[in-house]
Formats: sequence, C-alpha cells, structure tokens
Amino acid sequence: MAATLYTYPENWRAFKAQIAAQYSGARLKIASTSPAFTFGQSNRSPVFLSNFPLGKVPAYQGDDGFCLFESNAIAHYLSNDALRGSTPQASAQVLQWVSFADSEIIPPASAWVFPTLGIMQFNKQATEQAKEEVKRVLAVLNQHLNTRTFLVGERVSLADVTVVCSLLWLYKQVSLLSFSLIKLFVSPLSNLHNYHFVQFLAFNNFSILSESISVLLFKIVISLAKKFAEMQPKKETPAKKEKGSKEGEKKKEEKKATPAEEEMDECEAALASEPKAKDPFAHLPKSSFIMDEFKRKYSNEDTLTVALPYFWDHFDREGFSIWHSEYRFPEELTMSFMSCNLITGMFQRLDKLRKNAFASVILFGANNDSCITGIWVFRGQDLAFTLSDDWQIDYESYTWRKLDVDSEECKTMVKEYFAWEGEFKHVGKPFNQGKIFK
Ligand SMILES: N[C@@H](CCC(=O)N[C@@H](CS)C(=O)NCC(=O)O)C(=O)O
Repeated sequence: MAATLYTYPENWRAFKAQIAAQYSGARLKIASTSPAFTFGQSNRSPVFLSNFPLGKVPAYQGDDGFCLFESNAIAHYLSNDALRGSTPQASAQVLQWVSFADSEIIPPASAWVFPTLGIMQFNKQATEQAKEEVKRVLAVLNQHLNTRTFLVGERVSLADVTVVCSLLWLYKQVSLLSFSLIKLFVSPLSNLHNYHFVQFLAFNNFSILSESISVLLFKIVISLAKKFAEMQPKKETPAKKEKGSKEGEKKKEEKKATPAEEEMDECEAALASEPKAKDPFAHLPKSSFIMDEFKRKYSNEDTLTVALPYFWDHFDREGFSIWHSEYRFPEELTMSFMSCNLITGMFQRLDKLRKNAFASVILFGANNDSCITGIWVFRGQDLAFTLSDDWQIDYESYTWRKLDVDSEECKTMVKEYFAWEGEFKHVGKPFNQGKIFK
C-alpha cells in the first residue's frame, strides 16, 4: 500500500510519521513542495478541506482513499506492532510518552520559542516560567533515561520517535536564542543528550531527515557557541583603540593577531569565554611531546619515512598513552556511509581534544559486514573521555584497551594505523574496502 503525506518541508510533526514509516517499512510519498503541495494554498483548497476539515498538516491520504489528520494518529497508523508497543503495558507506556510530548514538552517549549519567532508577544515573566518548565520536564526525561536506553522497553518505539521529534524542534529553534541553553540542555542533561540525539537518531541515520541528527546537533552546538561568542563583550585590541583612517590596513594587521587566536574556531572561542573553564589536563606535568608538531609532520610529510620515526623519537611515555578502540556493536553497522557518519560525528564531538589527542580510526569491511577500530594517542595515562561530559557521548560504544607502548603489538598497530596499510592481523578481516579517519 502506498500513501501520501501532505506537509511542508522539515516539519517535525511530519517526521514522526516519516520515521515510523521508515521503521515499519510502510511506503510513503511526501508532498511538501509545489506543484504537489504548497503549504498555505493547497491546504486551503476545497478538495483538501473536504478530506481534512482543519486544513492542517501533516495530513495523510492512502491510495485507497483513507484519510487521517493529527500527526500522532498518522504515526501510529504507519507503525508496526513493535513501535506501538507489543504488550498492553508497553502500548500504554508508548501512549503515555506520546501524550507527555504533546502536553508537557510542546506547550512550554512553544511559550518559550514563539515570542522569538514573532508569533507571540514577548513577556519576560512568561518566558522565564516556560524555560523553567522545559527544564523541569527535560529533567524528568533525563532521570528516566538514567538507567534506560529507550523510553519503553528495550527497543525503539513510537515513544522515542515522538519525544525525539518534539525535542528536535525545540533544539532547532532555541539554538537561535542563547548559549545558556548549552548548559541547560547539553551538560546537566547528559543522559537525555546521549540518548536522543546521538544514540537514537544518529545511529539510525534516517534518510528522511535532510541531514543526520548528529550533524544537526553539532551545528546547533556551534551556532549556540557562536551566539555566545557574539554576546561576549569584544576585547579592545590596541589597534582598535587607535582606530584611524587606515581602516583596511588595520583590519589586516588585526587579523594576523596571534597564532592562537587565528586558529580559534567557534567552539574554542565559546570555550575560552566560558567563565573559568578548567583545563582538564592542567594537573599533568608539561610534556616534551607537542601534539601539534607531530600532527603537522603527519599531515605534510611521508608517514613511514618521516612522521612515524618522528613520533617514536619524540613520544613521551609518561605524558601520553596509546589505546586501541573497537566499536562494540558491529552488527549495527549496516550501510558504510552511516558508519562513516558515526565516526566523523565522534571526531566532531571530540574536536576540543584536538591538541591533546590523535586518532587514526578505520572502518573495515563493506556494507552489513564491517567493524570500526582505531589507535588513539591521549595526553595522560587515562582515557580522556571521563574528563568532560561533552566527550562521553561516543566513548561507551567502544571497548578501549591500553597498549604497552614498548610492545611489538603496539609498534605494529601504530605503524599500520598511521600508514593505513599492513596486515591488521588483530582485525581478522581482509583490509579491502577500509575507510580511514584521522
Ligand atoms: N495537532 C496537530 C497540529 C497540526 C498543526 O498545527 N499544523 C500546522 C502546521 S505545524 C498547520 O497545518 N497549520 C495550518 C493552519 O493552521 O492553517 C498535529 O500534530 O498534527
């Protein structure tokens, strides 16, 4: 059976139905752009209104003529039993969370976000109240997820789909508001953050979404960081104070600034401006091994003849450690492009570790038969992930084994992973369609 879902592009309510259909295998055509459907026009036409009297989207029409409005009902209809909850208890719990999303998340989220879109008049007291309410509701979710992977039972259900979609909208909209949301949403609510945006959607990489949620989340965090950086009082540089007629030249000079400033990206800028953000490596004695210098060699020179000897000549075994990583759920690795997203997403999320870590990670194998393993060089003798909440997102999905830096095994692995060639005996698979990340 085929069917059409009328909506507008990127409608989070329609995502619920689209994701449910993707899970259950139901075929669904999306009519979201003209000439098939023009939101604001098509939904006001007599023919549309005769099927959907509210004139709202998403709206579902089966090829058999069956029509349905209300996004939750459409998502329910497109689901399979597993998504709906296969026991009376589970299906009631699914309904519980679907209702929770609609009546607990959406109203305060709307009260918070609508004024910023000009849809509602701004009222400071109402906004503050809405923020508190969102925070309270998300804390409930966070608590629930403390010991669970999914909202209901041990697998994805419509509860996850619905709650995630209602949050997706909130994340997207509020990302325009203020950096304080990073604190509100990302740090204290780490269970929620891990669960929703990384574990669930990112792992499943829904093709119906215009981009994977992990990328979206990354963009949101970046835009929050940017917003925050913009909000910070600008540092008055001497050059600026002397503002004279040669504006153009001055600007160029300012731009040169210090190498540190030059290399700062938005994330780092935000981090740098955070009140007293602690350097998690501050307790370690200074090391003679400069990661940046090694990385420069590695990027610019031949690996086997220059970068590798440089690495071992300069490696500081007291100040650094070497680890082998292996993805724990290879059976979940289906399409290799998804696995690539998983790895690049991880690297993006760990970007702040850039000056203290190096990794060469390889996706071995092909679609539906692959594994992800890698070699990591970390500052210190422990895994760095536990030093910051932000870094823990991916780390539990891997097994980590510290290598004896003097062992032959370590030497071989470092050589093979750095050079992306060799037998990779420990992988136990031919190194055929491997994809490499560093
Ligand atoms: N509760 C409904 C809400 C649907 C709804 O409000 N849709 C809006 C767009 S998000 C709409 O189509 N508005 C058009 C209109 O009011 O004319 C659902 O979840 O499907």
